[in-house]
Amino acid sequence: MIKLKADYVVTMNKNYEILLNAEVLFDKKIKEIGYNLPGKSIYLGKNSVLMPALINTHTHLEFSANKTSLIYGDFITWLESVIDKREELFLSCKGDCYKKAIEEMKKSGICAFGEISSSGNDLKYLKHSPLKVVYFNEIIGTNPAVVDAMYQDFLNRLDESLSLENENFKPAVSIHSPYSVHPILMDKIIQIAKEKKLPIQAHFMESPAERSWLDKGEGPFKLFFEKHFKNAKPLIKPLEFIEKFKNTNTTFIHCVYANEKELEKISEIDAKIAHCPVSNRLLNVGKLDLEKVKNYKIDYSVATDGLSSNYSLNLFKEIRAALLIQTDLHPKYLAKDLLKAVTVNAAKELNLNNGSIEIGKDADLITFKLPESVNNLDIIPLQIILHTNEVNELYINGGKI
Ligand code: MCF
Ligand code: FE
Repeated sequence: MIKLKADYVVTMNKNYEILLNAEVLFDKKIKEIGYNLPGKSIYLGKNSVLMPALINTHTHLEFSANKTSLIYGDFITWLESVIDKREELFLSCKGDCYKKAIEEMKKSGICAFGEISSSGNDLKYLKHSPLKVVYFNEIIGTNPAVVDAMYQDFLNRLDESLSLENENFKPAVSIHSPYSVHPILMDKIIQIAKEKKLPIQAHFMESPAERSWLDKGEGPFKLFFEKHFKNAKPLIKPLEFIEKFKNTNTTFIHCVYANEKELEKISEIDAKIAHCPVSNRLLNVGKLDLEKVKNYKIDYSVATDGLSSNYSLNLFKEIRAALLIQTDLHPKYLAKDLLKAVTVNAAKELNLNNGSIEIGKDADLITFKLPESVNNLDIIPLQIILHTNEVNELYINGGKI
């Protein structure tokens, strides 16, 4: 049993309690939170913070070799560069490349991440990851001629990940997007997710190109599809797409161009949204309207996306970017929501038993120090986001990593 004492214990519980000079007692799970608990406590020092470890809901570590290969600034140009460089990037990301990516996440206090895997190449590097992994087997494919082969390949990858399932490695599924997957494939995969109770992720309404393609079959995507697939018709309407995920645990990634009806539908089926502000900025697609997301009472997480559309996997940097980009929201209240986004909300999306300091939760915790004391408790989340890049300690299932 370990007992930590910190100046600020940020619980992330339902009442957003921040306790001063409190103690947390844990082994693999959190046992007790309070004052004068039994046993010898380790005091974390002046201005110390103890809070739940962060959760990065959406990454693409397969692309971690990318530094300058992919072209930023326009979505379709970026997509073309992905198609061009994908194999090369995958081949050059081996053990050290995955290790570095995980190391960066670990230093920024991440205990768990959602990985989108399109190839299965990442499995052998991630199955023994020191961080918890929710492994989303991705399906892509619209061309009826290859749909069966794509499905078979998906099933093989899914089976392998299912055989590796344990307390720190959880299989899941991802339908790449409404423009890149055949509806028949969508139905098959959603059915599997329902049967096996797997979380789902899907990229949705990321770019203006996706909007005009799905609404009218027009825009830059028309040229893109004619060039690559010779078929130039969208296969599903956005609302129909969302509707398919009813009665699942689904997170829609991006949603920058989701309209009111779609947000309403997302809310109605109790799906979630993952906000990736740096990725959206680099692909020059604008920003998610978080105020609307809040008005529709949709829970959101914040994630880095992959190094395919980011320069870093540091989640403190990502929520700081969100804080600075989301200028319509008051920084003090936005900061509170952003900490929720990378802890409690993220845990729900990934079906994890962590993300808050409450009895019975997994002891996935981080410790770090603020530069000075903070008198107003209400401003602590903002100060944390402004002043934290790396953590001092990361505990996963009660063990120091
Ligand atoms: O989230 C970003 C941008 N939107 C869509 N896809 C990806 C992102 N980062 C990597 N991807 C992957 C995606 O999973 O790129 C491929 C897919 O495997 C694009 S489709 C050739
Ligand atoms: Fe992504």
